[in-house]
Parts: sequence; C-alpha cells; structure tokens
Amino acid sequence: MNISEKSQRFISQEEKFGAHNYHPLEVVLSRGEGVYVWDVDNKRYFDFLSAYSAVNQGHCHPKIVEALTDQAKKLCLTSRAFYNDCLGPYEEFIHNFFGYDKVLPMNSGAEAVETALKLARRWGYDKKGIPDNRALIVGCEGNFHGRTISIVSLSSDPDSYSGYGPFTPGLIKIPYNDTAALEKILIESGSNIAAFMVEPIQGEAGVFVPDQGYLKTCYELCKRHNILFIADEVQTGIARTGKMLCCDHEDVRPDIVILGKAISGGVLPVSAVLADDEVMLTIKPGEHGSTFGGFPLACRVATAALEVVKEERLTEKAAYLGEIFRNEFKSFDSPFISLVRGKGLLNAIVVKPYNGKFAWDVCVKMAENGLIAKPTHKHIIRFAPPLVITEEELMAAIKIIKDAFRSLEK
Ligand code: IF1
Repeated sequence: MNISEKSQRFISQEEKFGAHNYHPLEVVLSRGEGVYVWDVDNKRYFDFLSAYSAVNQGHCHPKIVEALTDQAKKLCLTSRAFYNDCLGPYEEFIHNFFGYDKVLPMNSGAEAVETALKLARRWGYDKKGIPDNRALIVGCEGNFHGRTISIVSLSSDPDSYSGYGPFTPGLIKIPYNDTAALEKILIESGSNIAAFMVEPIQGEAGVFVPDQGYLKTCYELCKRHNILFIADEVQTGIARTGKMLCCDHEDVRPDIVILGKAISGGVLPVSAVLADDEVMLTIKPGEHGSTFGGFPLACRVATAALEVVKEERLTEKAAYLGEIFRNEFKSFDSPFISLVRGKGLLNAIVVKPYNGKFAWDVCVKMAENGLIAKPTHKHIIRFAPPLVITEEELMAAIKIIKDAFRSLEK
C-alpha cells in the first residue's frame, strides 16, 4: 500500500509514542460523515467496519453531535454522588425503549460485561441460593466479550488470554451453537450455575451465525434449570442484524442484556446492562459503580443515538440491505470466496488464500479503491457499514469489493 509522507508521519508517531497493542491497516483518517471517512490526504473511503459496529448511525450524525455539544455547554459530569437532570429521563427512556425494569449505565462494553457477571453471581447467591463463592457462569468457545482479566479468563483465543494468568475461577466454556453441550453441563452442574452468557452471533469469531433456534433452545434450557440467560449484544445490538436486538430474531427476551458501541452512535464510550428488578436490585447502593457511568453527556448522546435508529428506520434498512449484500456475493464466482455469512448488515466473507494472496491483500486492494474493512483471524473479512448507507452506495461499495477480488486473481 503506498503511504503518503503525511500519513507516514502519523503512523511513525504512534509507533514511537504509543503502545503496540494494535496492527492497523495503514490508513490515517481525519474526517467522517455518514458512511464515509477521509484520510489526511483527503481520500474518501466507504467505512465498512463502523468501528466494529459502533457507528451504526453514521459518522458524526448531526442529531447526536448536537446533543453532545448542547449538553457539553451545560453540565458534563456530576458523578453519582449527586442526582442530575439527565440520568432519570435517560433511564426512563431506556426502560420504554427496551422494555426492562431498569438499566445500569457503564462506559465500555467490557465494563458492562463485567457488570453482568457480577449481577449474575449476586443473583446466584441471593436468589438461587448457590453456596458462597461457588457460582459458575457458562460461556462459549470462540467468544469475544472484551479484554479484562475476568473476561479473558473465559476466552478460548490465546491472543486474548496468553500471559495474563492467573485466571478468574468459576467460568466454564462449552462449544458454541451446541444446545446438547449446554443441556449436559446444566444437568451435571446446574445447581451451582448462575448464568449462561452468549453472543447471539459471534462477531470476532468471524460473524459465526448459530443455527436457527439455537438461542431459543438455550433460553428454554436456562429457564428449565433456573439459570439466567445473558445476551452480549454489544456488537449485534442496536439494529445491526436487522432487529433492534439480535435475540429478537428468535423472540428471546434475555434475563440480562449487555449493550455498548452503537448505543452512543460511536460518539462517546457508552454501555448499559438491562435487567428486571429481581436481578438488578441484587446490587445495593455502594456495591458497584463507575465515575462516568451514566454521566449527563452519555445520557443525552445515547438518547439521541437511539432516537436516530427509530427515526431513520435503521433496523428495517439493515435487514433489507443485508439481504442484497449476501445475495450479491453468493452469486459472485471467485476462487477466493469460500463462504458468505451474516445477518442484517453484519456480514463476513471467508477468504481462501489464492494465487499467494490472502484476506489482508484484499483489504489493501479495497483500501486503494476507496473502501476500508479489516480481516479478523487472518482469513475472514467482516463487512459492517453504517446502517445509514443507501442502496446506491451499497451497490457502489459492492463493486469495489468485487473488483478487489477480481484484480487479485491474476
Ligand atoms: C478490541 C470485535 C473484538 C464485543 C462484544 C464486548 C466487547 C466487544 C461482543 C467489549 C468489543 C471490539 C473490541 C476491539 C475490537 C472489537 C472486537 F469483536 F468487535 F471485532 F475485539 F473482538 N462484547 N469488541 O465485540 O466492548 O470494551 O471494547 O467497548 O478490543 O480490539 P469494549
């Protein structure tokens, strides 16, 4: 990839003064608007990553930015030591929007996942009667729930957990998309299991869509064994898969829902845990919290971001445009493409190496032609544009993707 001198300066700065915990594609972005981003040389790209599905509403959405700037001039942060005039209205808005008794506001997705794990353990002891310090939580092989030590204690990806031990106990993994494995562990150890936590679609694993009915069967198994069903909708939620929550595809109402990323439209780190009173009220005053959790800026930004989802019918758009995307590539004959999978506008193409070229080379070629996306696990390219993309823009982007594959066949 030819890198301009201006871009190289920024890349070198990060190399010299920043931690090396990422290996970015060598594109240096400086502006975003809707489905587009521009680099420091004013080259325009379709953004087909959307910051891992955080920018569902499009970059710098005017309504969301207006909410941010308006509140920023009034009151940014009070801490939860005092009340303010933003949190109550936000909490009621979230109650009405998602239909849960209460919300516990946090900042990053990982913090919301940790909050869900604490709620599950607390419910396990206080409501289910699991003996102290014996609560178990079940997760799935191939999961990605964040980067804290407890969360990576549940990971099956060496890149996520290697060298970070000792690990948090009481976290068990079973195969994903395998209801028999869940039933087996619930029968064997169910009396000490507080919860089963699952991504409705495994994003990082490469947009791994489970069999139809998987979530429903898991939910029913959890109910039968008095176990909480926790859905991590950080990446799949907020209209991304063509439903407001991905669990809606199977009419599953999780006991705990974890949200992040697009709940703020990618403007601020905002996350949230939804639950009814029986679960939520097991945490008493002073037993959990965060300096910025639910701060006034987050309340205003997230309210605007969620209003945009409904006002612009992003759920329906994701469903309709996602079908077009998958159909276009299912009928596209390329030696590189072994599989196209996804739901709504969360899709991935599994790339077979060909002609000595890999998924990374396809991403470099797409970037040269004005579309940015990034491979996950070497051979899978995730395609997740902002949901505000028009059908015309989607077709133009699909052409760039197809041309990139074609050009590498030679
Ligand atoms: C990175 C991908 C990775 C998530 C789900 C919780 C979190 C995430 C389902 C934690 C975060 C981000 C993290 C970011 C890259 C991206 C990601 F899956 F989206 F592609 F890593 F796997 N649950 N996913 O996807 O939320 O604390 O990040 O706000 O860490 O490189 P967070």
